[in-house]
Amino acid sequence: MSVVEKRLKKLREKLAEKGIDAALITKRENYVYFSGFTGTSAFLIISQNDAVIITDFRYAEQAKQQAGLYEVEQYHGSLIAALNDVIKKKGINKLGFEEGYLTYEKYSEYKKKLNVSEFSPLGGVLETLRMVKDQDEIEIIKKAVEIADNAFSHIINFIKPGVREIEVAAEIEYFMKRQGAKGASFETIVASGERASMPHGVASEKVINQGDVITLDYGAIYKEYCSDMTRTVFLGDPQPEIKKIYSIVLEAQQKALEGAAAGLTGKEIDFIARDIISKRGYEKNFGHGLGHGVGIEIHEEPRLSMAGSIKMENGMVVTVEPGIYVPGLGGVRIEDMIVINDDKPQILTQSTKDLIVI
Ligand SMILES: [Mn+2]
Repeated sequence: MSVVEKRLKKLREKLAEKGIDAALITKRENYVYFSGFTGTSAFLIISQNDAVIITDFRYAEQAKQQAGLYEVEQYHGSLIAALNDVIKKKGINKLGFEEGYLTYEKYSEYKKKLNVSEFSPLGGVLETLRMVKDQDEIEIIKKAVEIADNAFSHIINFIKPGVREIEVAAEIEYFMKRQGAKGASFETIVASGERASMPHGVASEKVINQGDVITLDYGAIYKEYCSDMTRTVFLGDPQPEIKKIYSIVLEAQQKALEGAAAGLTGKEIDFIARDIISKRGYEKNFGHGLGHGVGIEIHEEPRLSMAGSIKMENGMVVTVEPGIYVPGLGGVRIEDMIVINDDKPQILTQSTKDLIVI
Protein backbone atom coordinates (compact mmCIF):
# COMPACT_ATOMS: atom_id res chain seq x y z
CA MET A 1 0.00 0.00 0.00
CA SER A 2 1.41 3.41 -0.92
CA VAL A 3 1.86 6.17 1.63
CA VAL A 4 -1.10 8.10 0.22
CA GLU A 5 -3.30 4.98 0.23
CA LYS A 6 -2.50 4.41 3.92
CA ARG A 7 -3.36 8.03 4.74
CA LEU A 8 -6.63 7.84 2.81
CA LYS A 9 -7.54 4.61 4.58
CA LYS A 10 -7.07 6.24 8.00
CA LEU A 11 -9.01 9.31 6.94
CA ARG A 12 -11.89 7.18 5.65
CA GLU A 13 -12.07 5.35 8.98
CA LYS A 14 -12.35 8.71 10.77
CA LEU A 15 -15.00 9.97 8.35
CA ALA A 16 -17.03 6.79 8.91
CA GLU A 17 -16.78 7.24 12.69
CA LYS A 18 -18.08 10.77 12.36
CA GLY A 19 -20.80 9.89 9.88
CA ILE A 20 -19.41 12.30 7.29
CA ASP A 21 -19.78 11.21 3.63
CA ALA A 22 -16.78 13.12 2.31
CA ALA A 23 -14.13 15.63 3.27
CA LEU A 24 -13.49 18.83 1.34
CA ILE A 25 -9.78 19.64 1.70
CA THR A 26 -8.49 23.02 0.58
CA LYS A 27 -5.59 23.83 2.90
CA ARG A 28 -2.28 23.25 1.10
CA GLU A 29 -0.59 21.34 3.94
CA ASN A 30 -3.58 19.01 4.12
CA TYR A 31 -3.89 18.32 0.40
CA VAL A 32 -0.13 17.76 0.08
CA TYR A 33 -0.38 15.16 2.84
CA PHE A 34 -3.46 13.37 1.57
CA SER A 35 -2.71 13.47 -2.18
CA GLY A 36 0.98 14.09 -2.83
CA PHE A 37 0.10 17.09 -5.02
CA THR A 38 2.41 20.02 -4.24
CA GLY A 39 1.00 22.86 -6.35
CA THR A 40 -0.47 25.97 -4.80
CA SER A 41 -4.16 25.41 -5.59
CA ALA A 42 -6.26 22.26 -5.28
CA PHE A 43 -9.53 21.08 -3.79
CA LEU A 44 -9.83 17.46 -2.70
CA ILE A 45 -13.09 15.63 -2.20
CA ILE A 46 -12.50 12.33 -0.44
CA SER A 47 -15.35 9.90 0.20
CA GLN A 48 -15.33 6.21 1.15
CA ASN A 49 -14.95 5.10 -2.46
CA ASP A 50 -13.67 8.11 -4.32
CA ALA A 51 -10.84 10.60 -4.25
CA VAL A 52 -11.13 13.57 -6.57
CA ILE A 53 -8.71 16.45 -7.01
CA ILE A 54 -10.10 19.60 -8.58
CA THR A 55 -7.57 22.04 -9.93
CA ASP A 56 -7.11 24.52 -12.75
CA PHE A 57 -5.27 24.67 -16.07
CA ARG A 58 -1.92 25.49 -14.43
CA TYR A 59 -1.86 22.28 -12.43
CA ALA A 60 -3.90 19.65 -14.27
CA GLU A 61 -0.85 17.86 -15.61
CA GLN A 62 1.08 18.06 -12.35
CA ALA A 63 -1.94 16.70 -10.46
CA LYS A 64 -2.11 13.68 -12.79
CA GLN A 65 1.56 12.98 -12.13
CA GLN A 66 1.64 13.54 -8.38
CA ALA A 67 -1.83 12.47 -7.25
CA GLY A 68 -1.98 9.14 -9.04
CA LEU A 69 -4.75 7.74 -6.85
CA TYR A 70 -7.05 10.64 -7.63
CA GLU A 71 -9.48 11.44 -10.40
CA VAL A 72 -8.33 14.81 -11.71
CA GLU A 73 -11.02 17.34 -12.57
CA GLN A 74 -9.90 20.54 -14.22
CA TYR A 75 -12.22 23.48 -13.67
CA HIS A 76 -12.68 26.51 -15.89
CA GLY A 77 -14.30 29.55 -14.35
CA SER A 78 -16.62 28.38 -11.59
CA LEU A 79 -15.07 26.36 -8.78
CA ILE A 80 -18.49 26.05 -7.13
CA ALA A 81 -19.92 24.44 -10.27
CA ALA A 82 -16.99 21.99 -10.36
CA LEU A 83 -17.46 21.10 -6.68
CA ASN A 84 -21.19 20.65 -7.19
CA ASP A 85 -20.55 18.35 -10.18
CA VAL A 86 -18.44 16.05 -8.02
CA ILE A 87 -20.90 16.25 -5.12
CA LYS A 88 -23.72 15.17 -7.44
CA LYS A 89 -21.74 12.49 -9.30
CA LYS A 90 -20.53 10.91 -6.05
CA GLY A 91 -23.85 11.23 -4.20
CA ILE A 92 -22.45 13.23 -1.27
CA ASN A 93 -24.90 14.50 1.34
CA LYS A 94 -22.84 15.34 4.39
CA LEU A 95 -19.63 17.17 3.52
CA GLY A 96 -16.93 17.95 6.08
CA PHE A 97 -14.83 21.11 6.01
CA GLU A 98 -11.62 22.42 7.62
CA GLU A 99 -13.05 24.58 10.38
CA GLY A 100 -9.64 25.89 11.44
CA TYR A 101 -8.77 27.08 7.97
CA LEU A 102 -11.77 28.24 5.94
CA THR A 103 -12.31 31.97 6.15
CA TYR A 104 -15.74 33.17 7.16
CA GLU A 105 -16.19 34.39 3.60
CA LYS A 106 -15.38 30.99 2.06
CA TYR A 107 -17.42 29.12 4.63
CA SER A 108 -20.45 31.33 3.94
CA GLU A 109 -20.10 30.88 0.19
CA TYR A 110 -19.74 27.09 0.36
CA LYS A 111 -22.54 26.75 2.88
CA LYS A 112 -24.87 28.73 0.64
CA LYS A 113 -23.89 27.37 -2.75
CA LEU A 114 -22.78 23.74 -2.35
CA ASN A 115 -25.60 21.26 -2.94
CA VAL A 116 -25.19 19.21 0.21
CA SER A 117 -27.67 18.56 2.98
CA GLU A 118 -25.08 19.18 5.69
CA PHE A 119 -21.81 21.11 5.74
CA SER A 120 -20.07 20.18 8.96
CA PRO A 121 -16.69 20.70 10.64
CA LEU A 122 -14.22 17.84 10.31
CA GLY A 123 -13.27 18.35 13.95
CA GLY A 124 -9.51 18.49 13.39
CA VAL A 125 -9.24 14.93 12.02
CA LEU A 126 -6.80 15.98 9.29
CA GLU A 127 -4.44 17.66 11.74
CA THR A 128 -4.77 14.76 14.18
CA LEU A 129 -3.74 12.27 11.50
CA ARG A 130 -0.81 14.46 10.49
CA MET A 131 0.59 14.57 14.05
CA VAL A 132 2.05 11.05 14.03
CA LYS A 133 4.67 10.77 11.32
CA ASP A 134 5.23 7.62 9.29
CA GLN A 135 8.69 6.30 8.45
CA ASP A 136 8.75 8.03 5.05
CA GLU A 137 8.06 11.37 6.70
CA ILE A 138 10.68 10.82 9.41
CA GLU A 139 13.33 10.08 6.78
CA ILE A 140 12.51 13.32 4.93
CA ILE A 141 12.47 15.31 8.17
CA LYS A 142 15.89 13.88 9.08
CA LYS A 143 17.25 15.26 5.84
CA ALA A 144 15.69 18.68 6.52
CA VAL A 145 17.33 18.62 9.97
CA GLU A 146 20.68 17.58 8.49
CA ILE A 147 20.61 20.52 6.08
CA ALA A 148 20.05 22.90 9.01
CA ASP A 149 22.81 21.21 11.03
CA ASN A 150 25.23 21.61 8.13
CA ALA A 151 24.28 25.27 7.85
CA PHE A 152 25.19 25.73 11.52
CA SER A 153 28.71 24.33 11.04
CA HIS A 154 29.05 26.65 8.06
CA ILE A 155 27.73 29.78 9.70
CA ILE A 156 29.91 29.72 12.80
CA ASN A 157 32.86 30.17 10.45
CA PHE A 158 31.09 33.02 8.65
CA ILE A 159 30.16 35.17 11.65
CA LYS A 160 32.74 37.89 12.34
CA PRO A 161 32.67 41.33 13.95
CA GLY A 162 31.21 43.84 11.49
CA VAL A 163 28.92 41.45 9.62
CA ARG A 164 25.22 42.40 9.66
CA GLU A 165 22.49 40.07 10.92
CA ILE A 166 20.81 40.05 7.50
CA GLU A 167 24.03 38.88 5.86
CA VAL A 168 24.18 35.98 8.30
CA ALA A 169 20.54 35.10 7.54
CA ALA A 170 21.14 35.30 3.79
CA GLU A 171 24.21 33.08 4.07
CA ILE A 172 22.29 30.47 6.09
CA GLU A 173 19.46 30.43 3.57
CA TYR A 174 21.74 30.33 0.53
CA PHE A 175 23.75 27.51 2.07
CA MET A 176 20.59 25.49 2.81
CA LYS A 177 19.33 25.93 -0.74
CA ARG A 178 22.63 24.73 -2.14
CA GLN A 179 22.16 21.62 0.03
CA GLY A 180 18.82 20.87 -1.64
CA ALA A 181 16.38 22.84 0.51
CA LYS A 182 13.38 24.39 -1.21
CA GLY A 183 13.82 27.36 1.10
CA ALA A 184 13.79 28.44 4.71
CA SER A 185 10.95 27.02 6.79
CA PHE A 186 10.32 30.48 8.32
CA GLU A 187 11.94 33.90 8.38
CA THR A 188 15.45 33.32 9.73
CA ILE A 189 16.05 34.71 13.20
CA VAL A 190 19.44 36.27 13.85
CA ALA A 191 19.24 38.30 17.04
CA SER A 192 22.50 39.69 18.37
CA GLY A 193 23.53 41.64 21.44
CA GLU A 194 20.56 43.19 23.25
CA ARG A 195 18.33 42.09 20.38
CA ALA A 196 18.80 38.51 21.61
CA SER A 197 16.26 39.28 24.33
CA MET A 198 13.58 39.29 21.60
CA PRO A 199 12.57 35.64 21.21
CA HIS A 200 11.60 36.19 17.57
CA GLY A 201 14.04 38.89 16.53
CA VAL A 202 14.23 38.32 12.77
CA ALA A 203 17.51 39.37 11.20
CA SER A 204 17.90 43.15 11.04
CA GLU A 205 20.52 45.47 9.60
CA LYS A 206 22.28 45.56 12.96
CA VAL A 207 26.00 44.96 12.82
CA ILE A 208 27.24 42.10 14.98
CA ASN A 209 29.91 43.32 17.39
CA GLN A 210 32.59 41.76 19.51
CA GLY A 211 30.99 40.71 22.82
CA ASP A 212 27.55 40.02 21.32
CA VAL A 213 25.43 37.01 22.14
CA ILE A 214 23.82 35.73 18.92
CA THR A 215 20.65 33.65 18.70
CA LEU A 216 20.27 31.77 15.42
CA ASP A 217 16.85 30.17 14.87
CA TYR A 218 16.09 28.80 11.43
CA GLY A 219 15.18 25.75 9.44
CA ALA A 220 14.96 24.25 5.98
CA ILE A 221 12.10 22.94 3.89
CA TYR A 222 13.07 19.67 2.25
CA LYS A 223 10.50 17.82 0.12
CA GLU A 224 7.69 19.81 1.77
CA TYR A 225 8.87 19.06 5.34
CA CYS A 226 10.30 21.62 7.74
CA SER A 227 13.15 21.57 10.18
CA ASP A 228 13.65 23.99 13.05
CA MET A 229 16.68 24.54 15.27
CA THR A 230 18.13 27.21 17.54
CA ARG A 231 21.60 27.72 18.82
CA THR A 232 22.99 30.65 20.80
CA VAL A 233 26.64 31.50 20.22
CA PHE A 234 29.01 34.20 21.44
CA LEU A 235 31.34 36.55 19.66
CA GLY A 236 33.94 36.91 22.36
CA ASP A 237 33.58 35.86 25.98
CA PRO A 238 30.02 36.18 27.28
CA GLN A 239 29.14 38.27 30.32
CA PRO A 240 28.88 36.18 33.51
CA GLU A 241 25.08 36.46 33.73
CA ILE A 242 24.59 35.31 30.13
CA LYS A 243 26.97 32.43 30.76
CA LYS A 244 24.91 31.42 33.79
CA ILE A 245 21.69 31.70 31.74
CA TYR A 246 23.21 29.50 29.06
CA SER A 247 23.90 26.72 31.54
CA ILE A 248 20.36 26.95 32.99
CA VAL A 249 18.74 26.80 29.53
CA LEU A 250 20.95 23.88 28.55
CA GLU A 251 20.11 21.97 31.72
CA ALA A 252 16.38 22.65 31.25
CA GLN A 253 16.59 21.51 27.64
CA GLN A 254 18.52 18.33 28.43
CA LYS A 255 16.14 17.35 31.23
CA ALA A 256 13.13 17.95 28.98
CA LEU A 257 14.74 15.88 26.21
CA GLU A 258 15.38 13.04 28.63
CA GLY A 259 11.84 13.21 29.94
CA ALA A 260 9.95 13.55 26.66
CA ALA A 261 8.23 10.18 26.80
CA ALA A 262 5.19 8.80 25.02
CA GLY A 263 2.09 9.07 27.20
CA LEU A 264 2.97 12.44 28.72
CA THR A 265 1.04 15.55 27.74
CA GLY A 266 2.69 18.57 26.18
CA LYS A 267 2.03 20.37 29.44
CA GLU A 268 3.89 17.75 31.47
CA ILE A 269 6.97 17.94 29.26
CA ASP A 270 6.84 21.75 29.24
CA PHE A 271 6.80 21.64 33.04
CA ILE A 272 10.10 19.71 33.23
CA ALA A 273 11.98 22.64 31.66
CA ARG A 274 9.82 25.38 33.17
CA ASP A 275 10.35 24.06 36.69
CA ILE A 276 14.14 24.16 36.34
CA ILE A 277 14.09 27.70 34.92
CA SER A 278 11.64 28.88 37.61
CA LYS A 279 13.72 27.44 40.44
CA ARG A 280 16.75 29.37 39.15
CA GLY A 281 14.74 32.58 39.33
CA TYR A 282 13.96 33.14 35.65
CA GLU A 283 10.31 32.08 35.59
CA LYS A 284 9.19 35.41 34.12
CA ASN A 285 11.90 35.30 31.45
CA PHE A 286 10.62 32.11 29.78
CA GLY A 287 7.42 33.44 28.33
CA HIS A 288 6.77 30.98 25.52
CA GLY A 289 5.94 27.31 25.26
CA LEU A 290 8.63 24.63 25.32
CA GLY A 291 7.99 23.37 21.81
CA HIS A 292 5.65 22.44 18.99
CA GLY A 293 5.00 19.78 16.41
CA VAL A 294 6.84 20.12 13.10
CA GLY A 295 5.98 18.57 9.77
CA ILE A 296 4.64 20.03 6.56
CA GLU A 297 3.91 23.08 8.72
CA ILE A 298 6.60 24.69 10.81
CA HIS A 299 4.23 24.99 13.77
CA GLU A 300 1.65 22.25 14.10
CA GLU A 301 0.11 20.06 16.75
CA PRO A 302 0.99 18.85 19.32
CA ARG A 303 2.10 21.86 21.37
CA LEU A 304 4.44 21.51 24.31
CA SER A 305 3.21 24.35 26.49
CA MET A 306 1.30 25.13 29.65
CA ALA A 307 -1.86 24.52 27.59
CA GLY A 308 -0.63 21.34 25.86
CA SER A 309 -3.31 18.73 26.56
CA ILE A 310 -2.40 16.25 23.78
CA LYS A 311 -0.58 13.11 24.91
CA MET A 312 2.66 12.28 23.15
CA GLU A 313 2.62 9.23 20.89
CA ASN A 314 5.44 7.39 19.16
CA GLY A 315 6.22 9.01 15.83
CA MET A 316 5.28 12.55 16.81
CA VAL A 317 7.99 15.03 15.83
CA VAL A 318 8.32 18.03 18.14
CA THR A 319 10.81 20.72 19.11
CA VAL A 320 12.23 21.25 22.59
CA GLU A 321 13.29 24.88 22.89
CA PRO A 322 13.45 26.54 26.28
CA GLY A 323 14.79 30.07 26.48
CA ILE A 324 15.55 32.85 28.93
CA TYR A 325 15.30 36.48 27.79
CA VAL A 326 16.47 39.46 29.80
CA PRO A 327 15.73 42.87 28.24
CA GLY A 328 18.85 45.03 28.11
CA LEU A 329 21.11 42.03 28.53
CA GLY A 330 20.24 39.48 25.86
CA GLY A 331 18.84 35.99 25.72
CA VAL A 332 19.58 32.34 25.19
CA ARG A 333 17.47 29.67 23.47
CA ILE A 334 18.50 26.14 22.52
CA GLU A 335 16.26 24.07 20.26
CA ASP A 336 16.40 20.51 18.98
CA MET A 337 13.91 18.43 17.06
CA ILE A 338 13.00 14.98 18.37
CA VAL A 339 10.89 11.99 17.46
CA ILE A 340 8.83 10.66 20.36
CA ASN A 341 9.77 7.03 20.88
CA ASP A 342 8.55 5.26 24.06
CA ASP A 343 10.67 6.39 27.04
CA LYS A 344 13.55 8.08 25.22
CA PRO A 345 13.08 10.25 22.19
CA GLN A 346 15.27 10.06 19.12
CA ILE A 347 17.10 13.39 18.99
CA LEU A 348 17.36 14.51 15.37
CA THR A 349 19.38 17.73 15.71
CA GLN A 350 23.09 16.92 15.91
CA SER A 351 24.78 20.34 16.27
CA THR A 352 26.82 20.78 19.42
CA LYS A 353 25.29 22.51 22.42
CA ASP A 354 28.62 23.25 24.07
CA LEU A 355 28.98 26.97 24.66
CA ILE A 356 30.60 28.27 21.47
CA VAL A 357 32.77 31.38 21.58
CA ILE A 358 33.59 32.49 18.04
MN1 LIG B 1 10.66 26.21 16.93
